[in-house]
Amino acid sequence: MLVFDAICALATPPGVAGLAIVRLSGNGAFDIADKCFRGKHPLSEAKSHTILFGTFVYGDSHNGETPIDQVTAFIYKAPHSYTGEDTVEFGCHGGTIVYQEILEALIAAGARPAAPGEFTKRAFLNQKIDLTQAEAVGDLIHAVSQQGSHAAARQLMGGFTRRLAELREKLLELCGLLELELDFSQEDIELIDKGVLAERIEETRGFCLELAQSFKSAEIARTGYSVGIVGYPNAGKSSLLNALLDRKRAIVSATPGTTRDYIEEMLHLDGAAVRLIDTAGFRESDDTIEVEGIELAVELLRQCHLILVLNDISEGKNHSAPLLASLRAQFGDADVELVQTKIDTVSTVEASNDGLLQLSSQTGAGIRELKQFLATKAASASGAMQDTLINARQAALLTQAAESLAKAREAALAGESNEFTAIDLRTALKNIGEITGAVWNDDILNAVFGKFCIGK
Ligand SMILES: Nc1nc2c(ncn2[C@@H]2O[C@H](COP(=O)(O)OP(=O)(O)OP(=O)(O)O)[C@@H](O)[C@H]2O)c(=O)[nH]1
Ligand SMILES: [Mg+2]
Repeated sequence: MLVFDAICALATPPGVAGLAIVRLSGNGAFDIADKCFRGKHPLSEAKSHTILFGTFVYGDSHNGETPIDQVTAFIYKAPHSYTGEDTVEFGCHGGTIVYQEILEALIAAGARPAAPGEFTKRAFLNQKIDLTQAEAVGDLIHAVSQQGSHAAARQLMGGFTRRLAELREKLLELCGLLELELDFSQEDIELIDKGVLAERIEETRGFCLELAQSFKSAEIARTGYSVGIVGYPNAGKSSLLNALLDRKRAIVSATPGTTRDYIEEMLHLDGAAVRLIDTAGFRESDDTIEVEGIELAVELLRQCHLILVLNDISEGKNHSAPLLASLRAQFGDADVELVQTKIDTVSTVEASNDGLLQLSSQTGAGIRELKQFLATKAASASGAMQDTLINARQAALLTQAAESLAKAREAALAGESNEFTAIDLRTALKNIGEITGAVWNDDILNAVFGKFCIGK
Protein backbone atom coordinates (compact mmCIF):
# COMPACT_ATOMS: atom_id res chain seq x y z
CA MET A 1 0.00 0.00 0.00
CA LEU A 2 1.10 3.51 -0.73
CA VAL A 3 1.00 5.83 2.26
CA PHE A 4 -0.17 9.40 1.80
CA ASP A 5 -0.67 12.29 4.20
CA ALA A 6 -3.91 12.39 6.18
CA ILE A 7 -6.86 14.09 4.51
CA CYS A 8 -10.32 14.88 5.80
CA ALA A 9 -13.66 15.98 4.34
CA LEU A 10 -17.38 15.85 4.87
CA ALA A 11 -18.69 12.82 2.96
CA THR A 12 -22.40 13.67 3.24
CA PRO A 13 -24.12 16.78 1.86
CA PRO A 14 -23.92 19.80 4.16
CA GLY A 15 -27.11 21.11 5.72
CA VAL A 16 -29.76 20.24 8.26
CA ALA A 17 -29.95 16.46 8.58
CA GLY A 18 -30.04 13.79 11.25
CA LEU A 19 -26.50 12.67 10.72
CA ALA A 20 -23.36 13.58 8.83
CA ILE A 21 -20.18 11.64 8.15
CA VAL A 22 -16.70 13.13 8.25
CA ARG A 23 -13.97 11.02 6.69
CA LEU A 24 -10.33 11.01 7.77
CA SER A 25 -7.82 8.87 5.90
CA GLY A 26 -4.07 8.53 5.56
CA ASN A 27 -0.86 8.40 7.48
CA GLY A 28 -1.34 8.91 11.22
CA ALA A 29 -5.14 9.03 10.94
CA PHE A 30 -5.68 7.33 14.31
CA ASP A 31 -3.22 9.59 16.17
CA ILE A 32 -4.79 12.67 14.64
CA ALA A 33 -8.27 11.40 15.52
CA ASP A 34 -7.21 10.62 19.10
CA LYS A 35 -6.28 14.26 19.65
CA CYS A 36 -9.96 15.10 19.21
CA PHE A 37 -11.75 11.99 20.48
CA ARG A 38 -12.57 11.25 24.12
CA GLY A 39 -13.96 7.75 24.59
CA LYS A 40 -13.41 4.64 26.69
CA HIS A 41 -10.34 3.72 24.64
CA PRO A 42 -8.13 5.65 22.26
CA LEU A 43 -9.00 4.95 18.61
CA SER A 44 -5.45 3.85 17.90
CA GLU A 45 -6.02 0.88 20.22
CA ALA A 46 -9.32 -0.13 18.65
CA LYS A 47 -9.66 -3.14 16.35
CA SER A 48 -10.41 -2.66 12.68
CA HIS A 49 -14.08 -2.64 11.69
CA THR A 50 -15.33 -1.59 15.12
CA ILE A 51 -17.38 1.42 16.11
CA LEU A 52 -16.55 3.49 19.18
CA PHE A 53 -18.72 6.03 20.88
CA GLY A 54 -17.29 9.20 22.43
CA THR A 55 -17.11 12.96 22.52
CA PHE A 56 -15.42 14.98 19.83
CA VAL A 57 -13.57 17.90 21.36
CA TYR A 58 -11.77 20.98 20.10
CA GLY A 59 -8.84 22.57 21.91
CA ASP A 60 -6.26 21.00 24.20
CA SER A 61 -5.87 20.00 27.84
CA HIS A 62 -3.72 23.10 28.39
CA ASN A 63 -6.21 25.75 27.26
CA GLY A 64 -9.30 23.67 27.84
CA GLU A 65 -11.35 21.49 25.56
CA THR A 66 -14.72 22.41 24.09
CA PRO A 67 -17.07 19.51 23.32
CA ILE A 68 -18.35 19.75 19.75
CA ASP A 69 -20.63 16.73 19.52
CA GLN A 70 -21.18 13.17 20.63
CA VAL A 71 -19.95 10.99 17.83
CA THR A 72 -19.38 7.46 16.66
CA ALA A 73 -16.01 6.57 15.17
CA PHE A 74 -15.83 3.78 12.58
CA ILE A 75 -12.36 2.26 12.50
CA TYR A 76 -10.86 0.80 9.32
CA LYS A 77 -7.24 -0.32 9.47
CA ALA A 78 -5.06 -0.44 6.36
CA PRO A 79 -5.39 -2.16 3.97
CA HIS A 80 -9.02 -2.96 4.82
CA SER A 81 -10.61 0.38 4.02
CA TYR A 82 -12.05 2.18 0.99
CA THR A 83 -8.76 4.00 0.38
CA GLY A 84 -6.55 1.14 1.53
CA GLU A 85 -5.20 3.42 4.27
CA ASP A 86 -5.97 3.81 7.98
CA THR A 87 -9.37 5.49 8.01
CA VAL A 88 -11.74 6.87 10.62
CA GLU A 89 -15.27 7.87 9.70
CA PHE A 90 -16.91 10.07 12.30
CA GLY A 91 -20.67 9.92 12.48
CA CYS A 92 -21.82 13.22 13.95
CA HIS A 93 -25.06 15.19 13.91
CA GLY A 94 -26.03 17.02 10.75
CA GLY A 95 -26.31 20.78 10.38
CA THR A 96 -23.90 23.45 9.30
CA ILE A 97 -21.72 24.04 12.39
CA VAL A 98 -20.79 20.64 13.81
CA TYR A 99 -19.06 19.20 10.77
CA GLN A 100 -17.15 22.41 10.12
CA GLU A 101 -15.80 22.44 13.67
CA ILE A 102 -14.89 18.77 13.40
CA LEU A 103 -12.99 19.46 10.19
CA GLU A 104 -11.24 22.47 11.72
CA ALA A 105 -10.21 20.37 14.72
CA LEU A 106 -8.86 17.57 12.50
CA ILE A 107 -6.91 20.08 10.42
CA ALA A 108 -5.48 21.67 13.59
CA ALA A 109 -4.51 18.14 14.67
CA GLY A 110 -2.50 17.52 11.49
CA ALA A 111 -4.82 16.52 8.64
CA ARG A 112 -5.43 18.61 5.54
CA PRO A 113 -8.63 19.20 3.56
CA ALA A 114 -9.15 16.58 0.85
CA ALA A 115 -9.17 17.57 -2.82
CA PRO A 116 -12.16 16.54 -5.01
CA GLY A 117 -12.25 12.77 -5.45
CA GLU A 118 -9.08 12.31 -3.43
CA PHE A 119 -10.39 9.37 -1.35
CA THR A 120 -11.41 7.48 -4.49
CA LYS A 121 -8.14 8.42 -6.20
CA ARG A 122 -6.28 6.80 -3.30
CA ALA A 123 -8.50 3.74 -3.62
CA PHE A 124 -7.36 3.54 -7.26
CA LEU A 125 -3.67 4.15 -6.47
CA ASN A 126 -3.84 1.42 -3.83
CA GLN A 127 -5.45 -0.91 -6.39
CA LYS A 128 -8.67 -1.28 -4.44
CA ILE A 129 -10.58 -0.38 -7.61
CA ASP A 130 -9.71 0.35 -11.22
CA LEU A 131 -10.60 3.51 -13.14
CA THR A 132 -13.85 2.12 -14.55
CA GLN A 133 -14.97 1.40 -10.99
CA ALA A 134 -13.92 4.86 -9.83
CA GLU A 135 -16.01 6.30 -12.66
CA ALA A 136 -18.88 4.04 -11.61
CA VAL A 137 -18.76 5.62 -8.14
CA GLY A 138 -19.34 8.99 -9.81
CA ASP A 139 -22.14 7.62 -11.98
CA LEU A 140 -23.83 5.97 -9.01
CA ILE A 141 -23.84 9.19 -7.01
CA HIS A 142 -25.10 11.28 -9.91
CA ALA A 143 -27.55 8.74 -11.32
CA VAL A 144 -30.93 10.22 -12.30
CA SER A 145 -32.60 6.95 -13.30
CA GLN A 146 -32.87 3.53 -11.72
CA GLN A 147 -31.60 2.08 -14.96
CA GLY A 148 -28.42 4.18 -14.87
CA SER A 149 -27.94 3.56 -11.19
CA HIS A 150 -28.20 -0.21 -11.57
CA ALA A 151 -25.76 -0.26 -14.48
CA ALA A 152 -23.29 1.83 -12.44
CA ALA A 153 -23.67 -0.56 -9.51
CA ARG A 154 -22.81 -3.50 -11.78
CA GLN A 155 -19.82 -1.60 -13.13
CA LEU A 156 -18.70 -0.88 -9.56
CA MET A 157 -18.87 -4.62 -8.83
CA GLY A 158 -16.24 -5.07 -11.53
CA GLY A 159 -18.33 -6.32 -14.46
CA PHE A 160 -16.67 -4.03 -16.96
CA THR A 161 -13.25 -4.58 -15.39
CA ARG A 162 -13.52 -8.30 -16.07
CA ARG A 163 -14.61 -7.83 -19.68
CA LEU A 164 -11.71 -5.50 -20.37
CA ALA A 165 -9.28 -7.83 -18.63
CA GLU A 166 -10.42 -10.66 -20.95
CA LEU A 167 -9.95 -8.39 -23.94
CA ARG A 168 -6.46 -7.44 -22.82
CA GLU A 169 -5.54 -11.06 -22.28
CA LYS A 170 -6.64 -12.05 -25.77
CA LEU A 171 -4.59 -9.25 -27.31
CA LEU A 172 -1.58 -9.99 -25.11
CA GLU A 173 -1.71 -13.60 -26.20
CA LEU A 174 -1.70 -12.59 -29.87
CA CYS A 175 1.14 -10.13 -29.25
CA GLY A 176 3.10 -12.81 -27.43
CA LEU A 177 2.78 -15.23 -30.34
CA LEU A 178 3.78 -12.60 -32.90
CA GLU A 179 6.78 -11.51 -30.87
CA LEU A 180 7.84 -15.09 -30.31
CA GLU A 181 7.72 -15.67 -34.05
CA LEU A 182 9.96 -12.65 -34.48
CA ASP A 183 12.50 -14.26 -32.16
CA PHE A 184 12.58 -17.27 -34.47
CA SER A 185 12.38 -15.27 -37.67
CA GLN A 186 15.51 -16.95 -39.05
CA GLU A 187 13.90 -20.37 -38.79
CA ASP A 188 10.78 -19.12 -40.52
CA ILE A 189 8.39 -20.65 -37.98
CA GLU A 190 4.76 -19.54 -38.09
CA LEU A 191 3.07 -19.91 -34.70
CA ILE A 192 -0.22 -18.47 -35.79
CA ASP A 193 -1.86 -18.56 -39.19
CA LYS A 194 -2.28 -15.03 -40.57
CA GLY A 195 -5.91 -15.65 -41.46
CA VAL A 196 -6.70 -16.83 -37.95
CA LEU A 197 -4.79 -13.86 -36.54
CA ALA A 198 -6.79 -11.42 -38.67
CA GLU A 199 -10.02 -13.09 -37.58
CA ARG A 200 -9.17 -12.84 -33.89
CA ILE A 201 -8.19 -9.20 -34.27
CA GLU A 202 -11.47 -8.52 -36.03
CA GLU A 203 -13.42 -10.09 -33.18
CA THR A 204 -11.81 -7.83 -30.61
CA ARG A 205 -12.24 -4.81 -32.89
CA GLY A 206 -15.97 -5.55 -33.16
CA PHE A 207 -16.22 -5.82 -29.40
CA CYS A 208 -14.44 -2.47 -28.92
CA LEU A 209 -16.70 -0.75 -31.45
CA GLU A 210 -19.85 -2.20 -29.97
CA LEU A 211 -18.85 -0.94 -26.54
CA ALA A 212 -17.90 2.48 -27.90
CA GLN A 213 -21.27 2.74 -29.62
CA SER A 214 -23.13 2.07 -26.39
CA PHE A 215 -21.92 5.49 -25.26
CA LYS A 216 -24.98 7.23 -26.65
CA SER A 217 -27.43 5.01 -24.81
CA ALA A 218 -25.28 5.17 -21.69
CA GLU A 219 -25.50 8.96 -21.79
CA ILE A 220 -29.27 8.66 -21.82
CA ALA A 221 -29.22 6.35 -18.82
CA ARG A 222 -26.79 8.72 -17.12
CA THR A 223 -28.49 12.06 -17.69
CA GLY A 224 -32.02 11.21 -18.77
CA TYR A 225 -33.97 11.01 -22.04
CA SER A 226 -34.56 14.63 -23.10
CA VAL A 227 -37.92 15.61 -24.52
CA GLY A 228 -38.48 19.11 -25.91
CA ILE A 229 -42.07 20.41 -25.82
CA VAL A 230 -42.52 22.96 -28.60
CA GLY A 231 -45.29 24.60 -30.57
CA TYR A 232 -46.83 27.93 -31.49
CA PRO A 233 -47.78 30.22 -28.60
CA ASN A 234 -50.79 28.99 -26.62
CA ALA A 235 -50.57 25.48 -28.04
CA GLY A 236 -50.83 24.13 -24.50
CA LYS A 237 -47.14 23.33 -23.84
CA SER A 238 -46.99 24.47 -20.24
CA SER A 239 -50.35 22.88 -19.51
CA LEU A 240 -48.98 19.58 -20.80
CA LEU A 241 -45.83 19.90 -18.69
CA ASN A 242 -48.02 20.40 -15.62
CA ALA A 243 -50.29 17.50 -16.57
CA LEU A 244 -47.34 15.14 -17.04
CA LEU A 245 -45.79 16.19 -13.72
CA ASP A 246 -49.19 16.18 -12.05
CA ARG A 247 -48.52 19.53 -10.38
CA LYS A 248 -48.57 23.19 -11.28
CA ARG A 249 -44.99 23.79 -12.24
CA ALA A 250 -45.27 26.28 -15.13
CA ILE A 251 -47.45 29.35 -15.51
CA VAL A 252 -50.40 28.77 -17.82
CA SER A 253 -52.41 31.64 -19.28
CA ALA A 254 -54.57 32.52 -22.25
CA THR A 255 -52.03 35.20 -23.23
CA PRO A 256 -49.78 33.93 -26.01
CA GLY A 257 -46.09 34.21 -25.12
CA THR A 258 -46.53 33.29 -21.46
CA THR A 259 -43.43 31.10 -21.29
CA ARG A 260 -40.39 33.13 -22.29
CA ASP A 261 -37.57 31.23 -20.62
CA TYR A 262 -37.49 27.45 -20.64
CA ILE A 263 -38.53 25.11 -17.86
CA GLU A 264 -36.84 21.80 -17.24
CA GLU A 265 -38.16 19.00 -15.00
CA MET A 266 -37.41 15.33 -14.53
CA LEU A 267 -40.17 12.78 -14.86
CA HIS A 268 -39.58 9.19 -13.72
CA LEU A 269 -41.32 6.54 -15.81
CA ASP A 270 -40.76 2.82 -15.24
CA GLY A 271 -37.19 3.27 -14.02
CA ALA A 272 -36.27 5.62 -16.87
CA ALA A 273 -35.61 9.31 -16.34
CA VAL A 274 -37.31 11.62 -18.81
CA ARG A 275 -36.12 15.22 -18.85
CA LEU A 276 -39.02 17.42 -19.98
CA ILE A 277 -38.24 20.84 -21.40
CA ASP A 278 -41.08 23.33 -21.85
CA THR A 279 -40.07 26.12 -24.20
CA ALA A 280 -41.20 29.54 -25.39
CA GLY A 281 -43.78 29.33 -28.20
CA PHE A 282 -42.40 29.78 -31.71
CA ARG A 283 -43.49 32.98 -33.45
CA GLU A 284 -42.20 36.22 -34.90
CA SER A 285 -41.82 38.56 -31.97
CA ASP A 286 -40.58 42.08 -31.21
CA ASP A 287 -40.15 41.29 -27.55
CA THR A 288 -36.38 40.82 -27.10
CA ILE A 289 -36.80 38.53 -24.10
CA GLU A 290 -39.18 36.32 -26.04
CA VAL A 291 -36.86 36.26 -29.07
CA GLU A 292 -34.03 35.20 -26.81
CA GLY A 293 -36.32 32.53 -25.38
CA ILE A 294 -37.05 31.20 -28.87
CA GLU A 295 -33.36 31.14 -29.78
CA LEU A 296 -32.66 29.33 -26.53
CA ALA A 297 -35.37 26.81 -27.38
CA VAL A 298 -33.74 26.00 -30.73
CA GLU A 299 -30.42 25.53 -28.94
CA LEU A 300 -32.05 23.22 -26.39
CA LEU A 301 -33.75 21.15 -29.06
CA ARG A 302 -30.35 20.22 -30.39
CA GLN A 303 -29.74 18.28 -27.18
CA CYS A 304 -33.15 16.62 -27.19
CA HIS A 305 -33.71 12.99 -28.08
CA LEU A 306 -37.36 13.62 -28.88
CA ILE A 307 -39.26 16.73 -29.89
CA LEU A 308 -43.00 16.91 -29.29
CA VAL A 309 -44.63 19.48 -31.57
CA LEU A 310 -47.90 20.49 -29.94
CA ASN A 311 -50.76 21.51 -32.18
CA ASP A 312 -53.88 23.18 -30.78
CA ILE A 313 -56.55 21.10 -32.53
CA SER A 314 -59.14 23.90 -32.14
CA GLU A 315 -57.06 25.82 -34.71
CA GLY A 316 -57.25 22.90 -37.12
CA LYS A 317 -55.39 19.62 -37.30
CA ASN A 318 -52.79 20.94 -39.68
CA HIS A 319 -52.35 24.35 -38.13
CA SER A 320 -48.73 23.53 -37.08
CA ALA A 321 -47.73 21.80 -40.32
CA PRO A 322 -45.16 24.48 -41.27
CA LEU A 323 -43.50 24.29 -37.84
CA LEU A 324 -43.49 20.50 -37.93
CA ALA A 325 -41.91 20.48 -41.39
CA SER A 326 -39.24 23.00 -40.46
CA LEU A 327 -38.31 21.14 -37.26
CA ARG A 328 -38.14 17.81 -39.09
CA ALA A 329 -35.86 19.44 -41.65
CA GLN A 330 -33.69 21.01 -38.97
CA PHE A 331 -33.44 18.10 -36.53
CA GLY A 332 -33.43 15.15 -38.86
CA ASP A 333 -31.51 13.24 -36.25
CA ALA A 334 -33.92 13.47 -33.38
CA ASP A 335 -37.42 12.12 -33.36
CA VAL A 336 -40.00 14.82 -34.05
CA GLU A 337 -43.58 13.82 -33.18
CA LEU A 338 -46.83 15.73 -33.70
CA VAL A 339 -49.21 15.87 -30.72
CA GLN A 340 -52.76 17.22 -30.98
CA THR A 341 -53.75 19.15 -27.85
CA LYS A 342 -57.00 20.50 -26.36
CA ILE A 343 -59.03 17.66 -27.88
CA ASP A 344 -61.81 18.51 -25.41
CA THR A 345 -62.55 21.59 -27.53
CA VAL A 346 -63.62 19.62 -30.59
CA SER A 347 -66.28 17.00 -31.18
CA THR A 348 -65.30 13.37 -30.73
CA VAL A 349 -65.66 12.86 -34.47
CA GLU A 350 -63.13 15.58 -35.22
CA ALA A 351 -60.83 14.23 -32.59
CA SER A 352 -61.18 10.68 -33.90
CA ASN A 353 -57.73 9.44 -33.85
CA ASP A 354 -55.69 7.95 -36.60
CA GLY A 355 -53.16 6.38 -34.32
CA LEU A 356 -51.57 9.74 -33.59
CA LEU A 357 -50.83 11.24 -30.22
CA GLN A 358 -53.65 13.42 -28.98
CA LEU A 359 -54.65 14.66 -25.58
CA SER A 360 -56.31 17.19 -23.37
CA SER A 361 -54.36 18.54 -20.44
CA GLN A 362 -57.62 19.85 -19.06
CA THR A 363 -59.53 16.55 -18.90
CA GLY A 364 -56.44 14.34 -18.68
CA ALA A 365 -57.46 12.36 -21.77
CA GLY A 366 -54.44 10.87 -23.55
CA ILE A 367 -51.93 11.75 -20.80
CA ARG A 368 -51.50 8.15 -19.69
CA GLU A 369 -50.95 7.10 -23.32
CA LEU A 370 -48.33 9.82 -23.82
CA LYS A 371 -46.50 8.69 -20.67
CA GLN A 372 -46.51 5.13 -21.97
CA PHE A 373 -45.20 6.38 -25.31
CA LEU A 374 -42.39 8.34 -23.59
CA ALA A 375 -41.46 5.40 -21.35
CA THR A 376 -41.16 3.07 -24.35
CA LYS A 377 -39.08 5.61 -26.29
CA ALA A 378 -36.77 6.26 -23.34
CA ALA A 379 -36.32 2.56 -22.63
CA SER A 380 -35.44 1.68 -26.20
CA ALA A 381 -33.09 4.68 -26.53
CA SER A 382 -31.12 3.73 -23.45
CA GLY A 383 -30.88 0.21 -24.79
CA ALA A 384 -30.50 -2.92 -22.78
CA MET A 385 -28.15 -1.61 -20.12
CA GLN A 386 -25.74 -4.29 -19.14
CA ASP A 387 -22.90 -4.08 -16.74
CA THR A 388 -21.42 -0.84 -17.92
CA LEU A 389 -22.11 2.81 -18.60
CA ILE A 390 -19.59 3.82 -21.23
CA ASN A 391 -18.55 7.46 -20.80
CA ALA A 392 -16.95 9.86 -23.28
CA ARG A 393 -13.41 9.10 -22.10
CA GLN A 394 -13.87 5.35 -22.42
CA ALA A 395 -15.66 5.64 -25.77
CA ALA A 396 -12.79 7.71 -27.21
CA LEU A 397 -10.21 5.15 -26.08
CA LEU A 398 -12.28 2.23 -27.41
CA THR A 399 -12.58 3.97 -30.77
CA GLN A 400 -8.83 4.53 -30.86
CA ALA A 401 -8.25 0.89 -29.95
CA ALA A 402 -10.59 -0.20 -32.75
CA GLU A 403 -8.63 1.95 -35.23
CA SER A 404 -5.33 0.39 -34.21
CA LEU A 405 -6.87 -3.06 -34.45
CA ALA A 406 -8.08 -2.29 -37.97
CA LYS A 407 -4.52 -1.38 -38.92
CA ALA A 408 -3.15 -4.52 -37.27
CA ARG A 409 -5.63 -6.64 -39.19
CA GLU A 410 -4.66 -5.02 -42.47
CA ALA A 411 -0.99 -5.57 -41.77
CA ALA A 412 -1.65 -9.24 -40.96
CA LEU A 413 -3.72 -9.77 -44.10
CA ALA A 414 -1.17 -7.99 -46.28
CA GLY A 415 1.41 -10.45 -45.01
CA GLU A 416 3.58 -7.70 -43.60
CA SER A 417 6.24 -8.43 -41.03
CA ASN A 418 4.89 -9.33 -37.58
CA GLU A 419 6.58 -6.26 -36.22
CA PHE A 420 3.96 -3.96 -37.77
CA THR A 421 1.01 -5.99 -36.55
CA ALA A 422 2.52 -6.21 -33.08
CA ILE A 423 3.06 -2.45 -32.86
CA ASP A 424 -0.60 -1.76 -33.64
CA LEU A 425 -1.73 -4.41 -31.19
CA ARG A 426 0.45 -2.81 -28.52
CA THR A 427 -1.15 0.58 -29.24
CA ALA A 428 -4.60 -0.94 -28.83
CA LEU A 429 -3.46 -2.57 -25.58
CA LYS A 430 -2.27 0.78 -24.30
CA ASN A 431 -5.65 2.37 -25.11
CA ILE A 432 -7.50 -0.39 -23.30
CA GLY A 433 -5.07 -0.13 -20.41
CA GLU A 434 -5.90 3.54 -20.08
CA ILE A 435 -9.57 2.68 -19.68
CA THR A 436 -8.99 0.55 -16.61
CA GLY A 437 -6.00 2.53 -15.41
CA ALA A 438 -3.54 -0.33 -15.95
CA VAL A 439 -1.74 2.42 -17.89
CA TRP A 440 -2.07 5.84 -16.29
CA ASN A 441 -0.46 9.24 -15.90
CA ASP A 442 -1.39 12.40 -14.01
CA ASP A 443 -3.42 13.80 -16.92
CA ILE A 444 -5.59 10.68 -17.01
CA LEU A 445 -6.15 10.78 -13.26
CA ASN A 446 -6.94 14.49 -13.30
CA ALA A 447 -9.47 13.96 -16.08
CA VAL A 448 -11.24 11.28 -14.07
CA PHE A 449 -11.03 12.62 -10.52
CA GLY A 450 -11.22 16.34 -11.30
CA LYS A 451 -14.96 15.92 -11.92
CA PHE A 452 -15.58 14.36 -8.52
CA CYS A 453 -16.84 16.33 -5.53
CA ILE A 454 -15.01 16.73 -2.25
CA GLY A 455 -15.49 13.91 0.23
CA LYS A 456 -15.81 11.23 -2.44
N1 LIG B 1 -59.74 23.56 -23.35
C1 LIG B 1 -58.46 23.41 -23.13
N2 LIG B 1 -57.67 24.45 -22.94
C2 LIG B 1 -56.36 24.25 -22.73
C3 LIG B 1 -55.80 22.96 -22.72
N3 LIG B 1 -54.47 23.07 -22.51
C4 LIG B 1 -54.23 24.38 -22.39
N4 LIG B 1 -55.36 25.12 -22.52
C5 LIG B 1 -55.48 26.58 -22.45
O1 LIG B 1 -54.71 27.16 -23.47
C6 LIG B 1 -54.12 28.37 -23.03
C7 LIG B 1 -52.61 28.31 -23.23
O2 LIG B 1 -52.07 27.30 -22.43
P1 LIG B 1 -50.52 27.23 -22.05
O3 LIG B 1 -50.30 25.91 -21.42
O4 LIG B 1 -50.13 28.42 -21.28
O5 LIG B 1 -49.91 27.26 -23.50
P2 LIG B 1 -48.38 27.43 -23.93
O6 LIG B 1 -48.20 26.67 -25.17
O7 LIG B 1 -47.47 27.09 -22.80
O8 LIG B 1 -48.31 28.97 -24.26
P3 LIG B 1 -47.04 29.96 -24.35
O9 LIG B 1 -46.17 29.66 -23.17
O10 LIG B 1 -47.64 31.29 -24.28
O11 LIG B 1 -46.38 29.68 -25.64
C8 LIG B 1 -54.52 28.51 -21.58
O12 LIG B 1 -55.61 29.39 -21.48
C9 LIG B 1 -54.92 27.11 -21.17
O13 LIG B 1 -55.88 27.08 -20.14
C10 LIG B 1 -56.67 21.84 -22.93
O14 LIG B 1 -56.29 20.68 -22.93
N5 LIG B 1 -57.99 22.12 -23.14
MG1 LIG C 1 -46.04 28.16 -21.86
